Amino acid sequence: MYGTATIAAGLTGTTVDVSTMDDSWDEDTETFLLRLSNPVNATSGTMTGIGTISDNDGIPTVSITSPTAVVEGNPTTFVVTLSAVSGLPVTVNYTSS
Ligand SMILES: [Ca+2]
Ligand SMILES: [Ca+2]
Repeated sequence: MYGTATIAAGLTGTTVDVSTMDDSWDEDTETFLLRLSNPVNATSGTMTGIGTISDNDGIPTVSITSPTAVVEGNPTTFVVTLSAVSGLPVTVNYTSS
């Protein structure tokens, strides 16, 4: 995203809107930068702004499903599932008993 911000004569500021996407993934808080460059009729002050995006999705639930019976001597596979996709890697320990 890029553009030119114009502060009209007689004013001291303007705004730059940056849209963010509402996804359905559980995520950490994200940050991004908006940098100013090449001012005309002004000198450079603080030229980098930091945008912060807070996640609004809940943490998913991890579950295990029980496989159908297999004849002894054959492998069996358990499936581990999440209730929703996540933007973060999910790990869970397992142990047999
Ligand atoms: Ca969301
Ligand atoms: Ca999210």
